[in-house]
Order: sequence, then C-alpha cells, then structure tokens
Amino acid sequence: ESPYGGSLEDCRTRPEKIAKSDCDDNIGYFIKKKLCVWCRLPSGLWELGTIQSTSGDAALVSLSSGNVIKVHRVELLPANPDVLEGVDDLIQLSYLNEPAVLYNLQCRYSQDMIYSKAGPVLIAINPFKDVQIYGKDSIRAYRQKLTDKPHVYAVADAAYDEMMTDDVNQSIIISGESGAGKTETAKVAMQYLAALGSGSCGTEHANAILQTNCILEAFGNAKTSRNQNASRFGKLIEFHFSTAGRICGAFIQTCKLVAQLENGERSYHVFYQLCAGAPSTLKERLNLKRASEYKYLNQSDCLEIDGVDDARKFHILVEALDVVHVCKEDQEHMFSLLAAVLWLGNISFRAIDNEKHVEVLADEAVTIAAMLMGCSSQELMLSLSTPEIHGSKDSIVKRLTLRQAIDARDALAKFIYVSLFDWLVEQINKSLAVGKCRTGRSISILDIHGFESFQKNSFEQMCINYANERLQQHFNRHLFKLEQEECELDGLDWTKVDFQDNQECLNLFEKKPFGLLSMLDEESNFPKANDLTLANKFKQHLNANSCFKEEKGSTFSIRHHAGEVLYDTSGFLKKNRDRLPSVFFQLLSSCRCRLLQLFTSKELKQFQKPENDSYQIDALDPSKSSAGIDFKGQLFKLMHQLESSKPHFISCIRPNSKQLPGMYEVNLVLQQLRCCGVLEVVRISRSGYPTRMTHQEFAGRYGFLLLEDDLPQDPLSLSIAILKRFSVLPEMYQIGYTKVFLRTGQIASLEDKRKKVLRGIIGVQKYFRGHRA
Ligand code: AOV
Ligand code: MG
Repeated sequence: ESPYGGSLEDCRTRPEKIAKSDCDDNIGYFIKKKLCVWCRLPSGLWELGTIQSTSGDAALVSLSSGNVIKVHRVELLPANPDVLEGVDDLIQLSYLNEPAVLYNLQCRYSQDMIYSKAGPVLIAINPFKDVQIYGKDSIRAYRQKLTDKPHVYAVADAAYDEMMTDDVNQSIIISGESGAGKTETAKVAMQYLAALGSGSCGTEHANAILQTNCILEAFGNAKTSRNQNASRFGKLIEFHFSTAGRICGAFIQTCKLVAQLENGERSYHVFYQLCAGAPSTLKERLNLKRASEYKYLNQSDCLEIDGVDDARKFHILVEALDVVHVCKEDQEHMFSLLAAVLWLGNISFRAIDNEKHVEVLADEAVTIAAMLMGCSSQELMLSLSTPEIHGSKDSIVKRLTLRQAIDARDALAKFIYVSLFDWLVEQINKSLAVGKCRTGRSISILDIHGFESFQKNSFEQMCINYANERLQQHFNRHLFKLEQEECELDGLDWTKVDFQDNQECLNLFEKKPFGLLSMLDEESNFPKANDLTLANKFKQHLNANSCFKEEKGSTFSIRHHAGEVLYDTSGFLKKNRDRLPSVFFQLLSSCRCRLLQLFTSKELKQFQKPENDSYQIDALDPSKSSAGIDFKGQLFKLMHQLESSKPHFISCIRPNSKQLPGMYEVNLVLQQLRCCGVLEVVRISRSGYPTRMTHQEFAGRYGFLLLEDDLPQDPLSLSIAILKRFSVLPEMYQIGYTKVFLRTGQIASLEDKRKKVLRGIIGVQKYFRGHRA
C-alpha cells in the first residue's frame, strides 16, 4: 500500500531502519509502473534503466543504452520523474540520491547553467570558460527581481536585502577545494555589491575595492598544479554601507601562510610580474634580471603560465596601486624589497673548516641585496654568518653549518616578504577606510585557500586543510542549527534527526597539550627534535583519535572531511619555527630603507603589546611564536567575525582535474559533493524532513482523498487523518504545531495517489457526459 514508503534509496542508506519487505514491495512497484531506476554499473558509474524482473537478490535491468544487465538489488536507486530534470534546486527532487543529484547538476552544467541550489546553499560549478551571465544587465535583472535563477548575484542580493531590512551583518562564505572557483566567485559577489552600493559618493570607493583584487592576487597567489592562480592566503573583505545602502568603505583581513619561497611550481605572481614588466629605468635601479636568473624562482621548471602576460599584469598592478593611493615613492620601496628578496636567494656560501662550516660568498648577490636593503655588504654578510646565541653561557661565536646558513637567509627573505604583504594590506585598508556615514552594517565575503591533497603534502597543506575543517564546521553547525531551530520551534522531537560533525578532526589539531599544533610547537622549541621525533610524538599521542592514521617513518595521515591526506613531517619544524633570528633585528633597524625600519619596529612591538586574545598571549614570548599558532590565531579572528553575521553559503565544485571547459568527471564531482558539505546538506535534509507544509496547505491538497463522513474540522487533525489513511509510516513524518514534516519521497507517494483519484474522477465525469449525450 505504500509504494514509495521506505524507498529503494532508504534501503541503502538506512538499512537498519527499513525492513527488507519494503524493498521487495518497492521493486515490484517499480516493475509494474515501468519506473526509471539508477543502476550502478560494474565501472562504478550510474546509468538509467527499468527493472524487467527480479529473482532473489538479483534484478534484470534494461538500460537506457539498450543493454540488459543482471545486478544485485543494492545497485539500484530510484530515479526522478522526467519533469524534474535539471531543476534549479536539488531539494525539489523527489529522490536526493547521489546519481540523481549528479545527473541533475550535469544536465544543467551542459547548458552552461553553472549555478544550482541545494536548499540554502548555492552550488557553483567552475565553467573554466567565460559564460555570458555577468555584467550590468544581469546585475540589474537580479536587483529588480526579474529573475530568480540561482546565481552569485542572487546570493549577494539576498544578503544585501537582509542587511537592509533586518539590520543584521551578513556574510557570504565560499568553500570548495583548490581550483574550484572560490576566488572568482568572490569577485563576482564583490562586483554585485560594488554595483549596488555605488551611488554618487560610492563609485570611487567601489572601484577601489575591486582594484584590491589584482594587488592581493599578485602578492598572495601562485601557480600550483591544481590552479594557475591558487590563493596562498585567506581573505575576508568587509563592505560597509551607509543608511542609504551605499558603500562607504571596506576592510580586509587576511589569514596568510608562510611564504614558501623555495618550492612550488611557481612562487608568488608578483616576482615574475616585476621581472617581466618593470620599465628599463626601474630595472636598472633594482639591478633586476630575468626571472630565470633567480634561485628562488628557477628551482622549478615553470616560469611562465600559459595565456598569462606577466608584463601586462605588472602594469595593471601599478595602476591598481595608484588607485588605492600607494604613493610612487612607496611603490619604489616595495619593488626594491621584492628585488632584495630575489637577490637574497642568490646569496651562496663557501665551505671552510674541512667542510663543516660555511662563510658567505662575497659576490654580486650580497652587494646588490645590501644596496637594495640600504645597508653595507659587510653588515649583511656578518648577520648571515653569525649564529644565534642561546643563553648567556654560549658566548663562543661559532660559525654556521651550511643548513643553518641557508635557513637563516631564507628566514630573512621570508620576513621581508611577509611584512611587505601585511604592510600592503594595511595601506589598502587605510585607503578604503570607512567614511563618516558608517552605519555599522556590513557584508563580508570569505575566500580562503581550498582543500589540498597532493602526492606530497607538507606543513602548508596541513594548515590549509585545517582552515577548511574550521570552515566546514561553521557550515555544518549553521545549517544544522537552522534545521534544529525550525523543528524545535514547531515542537518537534529533534533527537530523531541524526547529524555528524567534524569536531573529532578539529580536536586532532587544537587539543592541548596533545593536539597536532601544540605538539608541533613543543617539538619546535626543543633543539634536539627532528622530523622523525615529531612524527613519532604524533603517533604516540594521537592514535586514539579516529581521524589520525599512523604511517611509515616520518609520515602520517589525517582523515579530513574532504578525504584522507598523507603528510610528510619533513620540513615541519623549520616551517613552524617562524622566527627571525635576533641578529637580523639589529641589521634591519639600521637599514636606510624606510619600510624595513617600520617592519622591524612593528615586529618588536608585537612582542611587547599584550592583547586579551589567548592566541596573542601565546605569541608574547618570541620563543613561542610559531607559524602554526599565528595561523590559528588569524583563522580564529576571521571565524569570530563570521560568527556574528548571518551566513550565506556558496559551495564551489571543480568539475574536472584538467581545468578544461565542458568536461564533467562524475566521480570527481561526486567526491566533492559528498565531502565538501553539499551532500551533507542534502543528507541533513534527507535524514530530516525536507518537505514542510502547513496543516492548512496539507489538508487543502489531500483532504479530499478522505472518504469518511465525520471528518475533523481543524487542519491539524485533518493532517493526521490523511497520514493515517494512507499508512505513511510513523518514522516518515512528524507533526508540528503548525506544519507537517515529511521525509524525502513521501510527498511523491501522496501526489501519486492524488493524481490517481483525480484521474478516476475525470473518468467518471467523462462517462456521465458520454451517457448524457
Ligand atoms: P579557487 O580560488 O577555488 O582555488 P579560482 O577562483 O582561482 O579557484 O578558479 C580557478 C580558475 O577557474 C580561474 O582562474 C578561472 O580560470 C576559472 N574559473 C573559476 N570560476 C570561473 C567563472 N565563474 N567563470 C569563468 N572561469 C572561472 V585555491 O585559491 O587554489 O583554493 O587556494
Ligand atoms: Mg582562490
């Protein structure tokens, strides 16, 4: 009697709850009605088909390709009726199983409909080509509500409207793995907000805000194998609005990572842009050579990106710097320091004392680097060869080993680059500063570095993936909470909705004293520690956490929400010890370069100024400052900001690993939908009650199916009567004070009955009409 009740899909996902006989009934029903099913082929792919017959656990399925195959019944899932093909919102599907979701998205993607909704979440599938859905006309259409097609503009528009009407800060949170399109999506959202907010006084501001993208991307993005323009930092940009709804300023916060100057397919774009695009006079002043001449850049065989003109990008960068009012003098300082970083990388060392120790080679690299920094070559060479003195007893000045010398040199280069980045963000913020008309209303857009899993994963990947876990939790918690609130408000028994979160994985990172970050810091402060002792320490203390997996030697794995990643601890300690050797402070503060003096005094002040944030307290003691702790602190700041705003989520999907248009790799998409939260939302909806109708609506639509005479009058009792009459299983619905909550598939079944009865009525009417005639 309940053909859809306990659907095929439920048999697979909740085997413990659904009796086997329900499946049997169901398959019978699917055969009788010749309904479509999804059939999983031996290749793992899904194909549409109809069941011809069953015997035991096997079913004979006639596939849409014309083949007939015999499969186990667990390989079958119900398909949606044709009318639901390519629907805007996945929630509209009667069946939310994986092939149905995948097919629906693919169907849309093939028609360049790259945006879809999954309930409250916008899904954006990277087109890897220009799609004609942006620009002034489109913005106007969304602003005037002429269209309701899923779009980033629609999300930004909803955020804006809610901010204006509810007087609550909003955030647009963009997630997805590396190369999925987060940064581009963030720019689309910024474009919309800028267009909205740009009235007479807002235009200049809006333009300046958009110009910040190319500056921050030049300094903060690099090419990786996953993405030609991969963000190496996280960014939260806050748009502030006036009472009239005009933009009156913006503020950028970043969450950046260690500059990984020594590896990667390409370093930060700005180095290549400078080498390729600097005018000849500037090149002369900076003693600039081609990118291929610099060790920091030529370690990888990739110096150029297909289709990217670095020289042109340099001119765009300079124009953008002008727009955000970085004066020409400061620009010159910036470029000098970038060149200094490159020359520092070329400084080399000569072995002395029977190869045990080294001294700095006095060549052009030292001379030019010193000139650019504004100090003498002797001073620079002395700093580069003076070991750090630990404790007062250790007064004998030893020489450095080759490894130590290289590390010290790289630490200096890294300090200069990171300080430059921070200073630049500060300058941009000054220039975008909120004007007098500030209302306190804002919309923030979050775009961080996406989940990464390479063949070899190091400290950077661990931090990036940790940030993604934090973001995922925000996503889960929020969507879960929304569900919970609606259900609880309506008096529902909430415990019946099951939900998983990634707290265990976060504990793995954050627990004190036995979490990854704490233990990493502890080992970093222990002079005798090395990468292997670190790995062993992890294995000793973390095995109890189900997200941790022991591996051979210096490696270990983490079971992230987005998949398992193998990490190698080699380099972890060095990368985490994010400390400029103290000998350099003296050098830098005596340099003639204004910016270097500024960076140094700021760094020293940071150790003196206590803040009440617990992460800052950790950083008070310079020996305790570490890249891991800093990253966590910055991340918490961003997340804290988000907590107090109403979130709007966008999930970006990478449709293929080749970065090509028109290619939809089913398994790759599926893995992201499963892992990166979208199927999670779908799963929450499925384990919950996605169909909600008020008792009035419900009784109005299905009440006429009841044939009894003494029907109850109030809608709530009518709803119960309908559910009873059609034997909807008790676990398939809940009755709230105002609404009926139904599980997936239930409404399809009721609709089916309604149609049948209506058909019957029409048949009877025809019969009588025929008789009369
Ligand atoms: P990501 O931000 O998610 O990666 P991007 O936003 O940099 O990814 O997108 C990667 C590339 O995909 C871009 O450089 C574009 O070529 C293309 N792309 C993405 N979205 C669009 C779009 N809407 N229209 C056209 N092309 C697009 V990372 O930063 O690596 O996590 O750390
Ligand atoms: Mg990005």
